[in-house]
Formats: sequence, C-alpha cells, structure tokens
Amino acid sequence: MLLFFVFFQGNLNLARVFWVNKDLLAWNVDAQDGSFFLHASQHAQLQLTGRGIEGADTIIQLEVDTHDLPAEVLERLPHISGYHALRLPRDADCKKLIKCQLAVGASNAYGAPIDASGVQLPGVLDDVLRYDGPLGVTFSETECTFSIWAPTAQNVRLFLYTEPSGGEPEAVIQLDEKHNVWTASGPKDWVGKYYLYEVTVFHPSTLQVEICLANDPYSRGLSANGERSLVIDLSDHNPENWDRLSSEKPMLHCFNDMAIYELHIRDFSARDQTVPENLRGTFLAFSEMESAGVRHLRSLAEAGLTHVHLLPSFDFGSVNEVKEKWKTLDYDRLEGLPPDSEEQQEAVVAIQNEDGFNWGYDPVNWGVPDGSYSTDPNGPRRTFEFRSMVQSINRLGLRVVLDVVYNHLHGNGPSDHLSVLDKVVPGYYLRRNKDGVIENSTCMNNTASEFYMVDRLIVDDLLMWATQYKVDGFRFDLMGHIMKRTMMRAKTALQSLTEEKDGVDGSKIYLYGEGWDFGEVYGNGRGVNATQLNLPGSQIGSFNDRMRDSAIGGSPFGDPLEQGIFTGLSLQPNSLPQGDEENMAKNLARGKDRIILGLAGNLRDYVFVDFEGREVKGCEVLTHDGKPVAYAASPTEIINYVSAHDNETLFDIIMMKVAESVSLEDRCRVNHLASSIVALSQAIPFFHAGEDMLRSKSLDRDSYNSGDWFNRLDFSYETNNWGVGLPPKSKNGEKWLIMRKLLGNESLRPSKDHILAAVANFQDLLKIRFSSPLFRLKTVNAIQARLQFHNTGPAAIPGIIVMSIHDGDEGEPGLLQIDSNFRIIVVVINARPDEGILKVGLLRGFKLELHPVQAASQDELVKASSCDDGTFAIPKRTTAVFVEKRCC
Ligand SMILES: *[C@@H]1O[C@H](CO)[C@@H](O)[C@H](O)[C@H]1NC(C)=O
Ligand SMILES: *[C@@H]1O[C@H](CO)[C@@H](O)[C@H](O)[C@H]1NC(C)=O
Ligand SMILES: *[C@@H]1O[C@H](CO)[C@@H](O)[C@H](O)[C@H]1NC(C)=O
Ligand SMILES: *[C@@H]1O[C@H](CO)[C@@H](O)[C@H](O)[C@H]1NC(C)=O
Ligand SMILES: CC(=O)N[C@H]1CO[C@H](CO)[C@@H](O)[C@@H]1O
Repeated sequence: MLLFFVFFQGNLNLARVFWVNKDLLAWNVDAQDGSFFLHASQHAQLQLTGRGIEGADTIIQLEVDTHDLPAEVLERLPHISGYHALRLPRDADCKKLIKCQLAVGASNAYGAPIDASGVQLPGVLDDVLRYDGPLGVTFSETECTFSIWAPTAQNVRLFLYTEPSGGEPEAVIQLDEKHNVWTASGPKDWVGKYYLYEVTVFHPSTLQVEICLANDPYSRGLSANGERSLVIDLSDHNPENWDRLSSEKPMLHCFNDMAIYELHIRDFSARDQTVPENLRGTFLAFSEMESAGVRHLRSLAEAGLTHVHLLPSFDFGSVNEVKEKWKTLDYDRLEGLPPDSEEQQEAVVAIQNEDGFNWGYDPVNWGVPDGSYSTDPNGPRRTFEFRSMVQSINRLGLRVVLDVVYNHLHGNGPSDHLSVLDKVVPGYYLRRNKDGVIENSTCMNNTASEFYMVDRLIVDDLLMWATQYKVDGFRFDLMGHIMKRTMMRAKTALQSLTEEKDGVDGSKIYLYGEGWDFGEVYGNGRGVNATQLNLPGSQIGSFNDRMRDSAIGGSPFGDPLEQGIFTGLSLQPNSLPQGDEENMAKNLARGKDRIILGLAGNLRDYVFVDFEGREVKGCEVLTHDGKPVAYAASPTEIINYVSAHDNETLFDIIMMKVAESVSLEDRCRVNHLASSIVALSQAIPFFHAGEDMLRSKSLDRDSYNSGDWFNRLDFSYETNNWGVGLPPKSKNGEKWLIMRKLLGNESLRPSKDHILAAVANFQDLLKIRFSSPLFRLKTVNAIQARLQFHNTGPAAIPGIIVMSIHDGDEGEPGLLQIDSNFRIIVVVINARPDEGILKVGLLRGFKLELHPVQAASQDELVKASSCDDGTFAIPKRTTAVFVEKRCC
C-alpha cells in the first residue's frame, strides 16, 4: 500500500486529460516509453487500485503521437499548449465512449501504473457532436416538439406536469437520440403545461451516473423559482399593439446619440408611494404613467436621455419568487433611528437572503424574465409584463438595454435546483482549469463561451430577447470573460435583424460591457477575450475606468480616501498622505490628461499636448501598470461614466474623499462637475440612476444584497437616502469609524432644495449635449479636426480644463458646417476650490456667451461665469459652456 502511494499519482476526481478531437487526447505527462490506456465504464465503476484503473467495460490503448497538438486544437484550447498527444485507434466509437465514465491510465516501461486521470470532453464534443438544428420547444400547427442537446446522456425522458409544482408527472415521454439531439413530439395542447427533463448521465463532480431533473437550457417560461419549465408559445401573451412597437420606438439616428441611465427594477419603484402597492418593485411599475418615478424618467427623456439600462431581469437565483415568503422591515422603527446607528444594517442584514432584493448577477435560466419582478411567477404572466414594461419605456421616449450575465452561472452539479446546464451536459458549459475544477474568478461558476454550444446558446438567447422582447441593447457583465469571437458573432447576428423579417430593426441594437482582463482568461488564456484592448474596431463599447478614476480618485483597490481632480487632489488635500506636494501636483496633471482623453472619446489616435508639453497620441499615455489609457478606434466604443451600481454612489464617494471642511454646497457642486465631464464627452455617456439626484446608499460600497433600505431611490426628492444608518458591516465595517463621523454630521445632510437643484442642473447638461451635434462627433478625424484643448502643457493652471469644439461655415473652406446654431462651443471646467472668480485668458477672437441653457440656469455660480474677448471668468467648482451664436 505504501509503495502505491509513493509512485502512483492517479486521482480520478481530477480531469487532467483533454479529449480534444475525434482522434486525439492530450496530457502533460512525460510520455517517453510509457503506455497509455483509455478506460471506459458505462455504469461508472472505475476505481483506482494498486494495479492502476480497474472496473472498465472497455480498455483502449492510446498511441503516443510525437507531433505537437494540431494548430486547430490549440486555437480552441490554448491553455493546453505543450501537452502530449495520445492517438485513439481509428475504430474507436467516440459517440458511445463519451457516454461512459472515462479515465486514462499511464504505465511505465515495466508496466507499472504511474498516473491516472479523468477526462475533459468539451474538445471532442465540439469536434464531433456540435449541433445546429432547433432546440427548446418548437411549434407546428398541430404539434410541439422538444429538442435537447445532451450528447453525453445515456438516456433522456420528458416529465410533463399540469401543475407548476407538486404532484406526479401527468406523462413521462421517452426521447430519441438522432443526429446529435434528443427529441420527442406531442400535441399542441401541451402548451401551458410544465416540464422537466430527466437526464441520465455520468457526472464528473460525483463520479457517478446521475439521474438529474433539469430545466430546459432553452426554457422560455417557468414556474415560481424555476421549479419547472413552461411550454409557452411566445407568439402569444402580448400587450396591445405589441406588433407595432417598432414604429413606436423613439428615434435613434446613430449610436453617437445615445445617453444611458442604469436602473435596478426594484430600486425604481419599491418605495414609491405613488405606485399601487401590489405593483411596487415589478415590471408593471414602469406602466404607471403618472408615478413619481415615471415622471422623472420622462423629464430625463425630454432633456435628451435615450436609453434605460436595467440591471439583471432574467431568471436569477438569489430572490425567492414567492412574495408571500418575503420578510420585510419595520420602516417606522428604522426611520426613527440615528443617522449613524448600527441598528438599520443589523435589521437589513438579518433578512437579506429572505427579502425581495438582490442585484441578480446570479443567473439560473438566461432566457426567461425573472419571476420576482412579476405579479405572478407561475405561467405566462411574466412574459406579458416584461413586454408591457418595454413598451411603456419605449413610449416614454426611452429605449431599453438589458444587463446580460453570460460569464457565469449560479450553480453546478447534478442535484442543486439552481443548476441547469451542468445537469444536461456535465462538465461542458462551465469553464474548468487544467485539473478539471470549475473556474470561479467571477465569484461564481464561470461559463466557457469558447465552446461551440455555449457560444451558440449565448447568441440564440440574445436573438430571443431582441426579437421576442424587442429590447434595444445589451450590456455584458464581465465581458472580458467572454470570447471576442462570441461578441462579434452576436453583434453581427443582432444587427442583421430586420423589421420585415424579424419585427425589429437590429441596426439600432447597441452592445457594450465590462472589458476587464483578469482570471483564467487573462492575456488571452482561453482565446482572444472581449477586453478593452482587444475591442478597438469592433464597434462594441467598453467602460472607460480611466476617466472615472482620474476625476474621482484612486483605483477600486486603493484607499477609498485617494483623491482625484474633482475631489481635491493636490488642490485641497484630505487627511490621507498622498505624497508630497510635487507628487500630488504631478498626479493632478496626469489625471487631467486622462480626462482630456475621455472628453475626446478615449481614442487611441487622438493627438494632444500632454502635461509635459509633448504632442502625444492617446495610446502613448500609459496607466500606472503600463497599459494605454486611450484605446478606442471610434467614440462609440467607449462608455464614459463616473458611477455605476458597483461601488459607492457618486455622492457617497465624494463624501468620503473631499477634505473634511468642504461644505455640503460644494460637495453637491463636485457631484455635478463629475457628471458634467461624462455628459459633455464625445463617447457614450452612462449615468447610475440617482447620480442626478445626489443618490446615497449611506456610504455602502457594495449594495447587491443591502435590501430596499440602502438602495432606495426617492423620486419625491424629499431625501437622497443619506444618513440612513451605517452601511452593512461585512463590506464596510473597516471604514465605520470615518463613516460614523460623516453620517452623524447634520450639516452634511442634503435638503430637498439641494436635490432639486441637482436634478435641474443635471438635466441642463443633457440639454446642452443634445443642443449641438458638435458634442456627438462620429469619427476620429472629426474629433481630431474639431476638438482642441487649451491650458495644457507644463505652464497650465492646475485644475482647469478648457475644451473648444469648432464648426465650419457654409460655403467657406475648411471644416464642414454641421451645427446651424453655434459656430464654436467652449467648455470650461474649473475644479479649483478657491473662492472668488478665476480669470483665464485664452482663445481670443470669438464672441462667446453662456450657452442659452446655462443662461437660464438656477445655479448662481454658473450664471456668474462670463467671457470677455477670450478672458473667461469662472467661479470655483463650475462647468461653464460658452457658444458663439451664428446669427444675431
Ligand atoms: C457554484 O455552484 C455551486 C453548486 O451549485 C454553488 O454552491 C456555488 O456557490 C457556486 N459558486 C462558486 C463560486 O463556485
Ligand atoms: C474558487 O475555487 C477554489 C478552488 O479552485 C476555492 O479554493 C475557492 O474558495 C473558490 N472561490 C469561491 C469564491 O468560491
Ligand atoms: C468597482 O470596484 C471593483 C472592485 O471592487 C472594480 O473591479 C470595478 O472596476 C468597479 N466597478 C465599477 C463599475 O466602477
Ligand atoms: C461637519 O461638516 C462640516 C462641513 O460642512 C465641517 O466643517 C465640520 O467640521 C463637520 N463636523 C464634524 C464634527 O466633523
Ligand atoms: C488576444 C488578446 O488580445 N487577448 C487579451 C485579453 O485581454 C488583454 C487586454 O485587456 C490582453 O492583454 C490580452 O492580450
């Protein structure tokens, strides 16, 4: 026994061997003079003993292939480059073998076992068993047909139920496997019934043949909590005039005209007293045309906003869809507590997994609206209500973006009721490391879009949402974990939808996402990933974190007190040591360059004068870890933002970072300054809901499970939700000391007047953006030719950004005229805290006056801004926009 442990490395719980195509397996063991055998057992009887692997029904010798793995294989599986190839005999029955438990054993030249491992199958499945025909439930005049891709399954049966839960199946139907798919048909009157698949399959996580009860990967309806899939015909369940929605959608000439507002479905109405109680927190709240929230959205749309981006709205696992089971807070008690008390968070956390709130980044069934947002989670109601929501938002003058989460899934394994795909083809849909362990760099079970049927499922799902729910765009969570190839295929498929053929105009569907690069996909570890630096030229947008970090300060992993240009870096330091004065001044100047690039669309080829006076391209300016700051090939590939659902709200992060002595009025001005660079930039502007009304989560830095209490949006503008208690301890506890001081300071609580001013000033920014095409230039050339920055180089006054955008004059040589009102626009951003009015002499020869929207502003400091023949007078913490009008 001891000898065995010394020499024998084998472990069947790990899958270190890759079956890569019809003929080859791959393993990174030393293959010199050894022999290799593939062992297969239909009933999962394989065991390791001192003699190696025992219990196989079939043993096949593998021949060592001295060639490198073929290029085609390495393209699909780049992480196994350098592995040795093991060749199967020509007559091996691959379709039969993959239904068995498999293991490969290695013996040395003397025949003694030296290693043994389980086998990963995605490579061979993609090579031999991919499938392109219909999946899910399809309908003819008289029949419905069920199709499921489950090539490793030994058997699949359909369980049909009358009820959404409980009871025995009304029928059990055997599926046939033909042409790589299992199918069965039944009468059309099965529509409205519920179903599950019983899949008998070897499962690598238990090393057993398991009998799994699984939802359909192509589910289009569900019962509560996804207990069963629903046979639903999506050509039904439409609100009135649904088929005419295309013609009711608000105009969108091109993606440059977009402006996005990121909103969570519950946040929108859960605590809105103007919404009937039974509709609060639901899809249908968007159809309450006179509610406070809808009125707010309508005024944003009128100011120029074009898109509402909804946080996850597909079926996710973290909220119980049976509302009767929800626990609720005692609001009367909580509202009476001090602003810096620990009690609110205690009460919120006590019920956080049993309330109605979660962000929902934990997908279970991608292709069905979540039941917790519906008035009835059983049956087709959620489909009808989701469609009503899209229709209502469109009618408000806004398009709808879905937040899609294809990078991971909530569950895995044969028995978890939140596991779906891993029951149907175990080990295929979830990305595994070289030992066969599921990757979790996204904090959940990562999916593997590099595999054919995963890529297909993602694209099919997107097409379904676009055609059946008529949504107008998609935001991809952790897009860098998805292959660029999948993103490009999705984009092409979506954008080729046409009104005549598909009922929707795909050319208006926009795609963007989080292009961060980390985890197992880092540096193209599993193929070319959809990360910031891989996307130029793709016309897919990615979030620009550079401008955000320079404006607000720090990096997400740095100290929360690190300052940026608007929060006082160098100009008004807080208590955190951030280097000596020279250092801070240099960081301030560097940050300004990044903001300049952001204002110019973060284009890699945009040339400007940097803080040292050098003429440089955007891609030559580097981040602290040596990556190009600017990377886009076109302005619609960049999403500019300063706040999002993740991390603190804009107001809260400002509260943390500015120096203690800064007044509340000035803090509100900083909030506005930060939004202004987003709104007036050439890229696509993106705003977190409430950024326009000083929204606070009482300093919570991660509110994904902090309930309606910390996530409240108050569209009556009475409060901004500041000072509703210390935020939950688990995520914020280490900062409670600082937080207590802030939350307990009554002079820092915004009044309704502060909030109303913020709302009005924000809408002015949108109105200014949409007052001139000069803010929405379409090409790199136009931006280079028309956008200029002043007050740059080593002699620049710190904290002042001056941008001019030039138009031509009809009939004159030079630039074409594109704006019929303004000949030139000059934006002056003064981040300096000094009292009094700063004068900057620049840009002589223009007759500049305040933009008409700002001339009518309620903001006294904005109105005190002026320009007299190139001398700008700008009060502290103000963004002023000047124009030269064409006629007079
Ligand atoms: C993955 O799936 C398992 C089983 O369903 C679940 O318990 C786990 O929380 C998931 N997340 C991660 C990070 O693995
Ligand atoms: C991710 O998986 C590793 C094992 O591979 C485990 O140690 C770790 O706890 C997992 N992380 C999460 C967040 O579940
Ligand atoms: C929020 O912070 C995380 C780290 O905590 C960071 O990775 C991410 O970039 C930030 N997200 C946004 C949208 O700002
Ligand atoms: C409260 O905030 C004000 C800024 O408005 C500041 O001047 C004052 O020092 C703060 N008070 C305390 C006790 O921190
Ligand atoms: C092929 C490729 O470019 N892969 C990349 C994954 O993303 C990062 C950029 O964010 C690159 O460094 C890798 O090269």
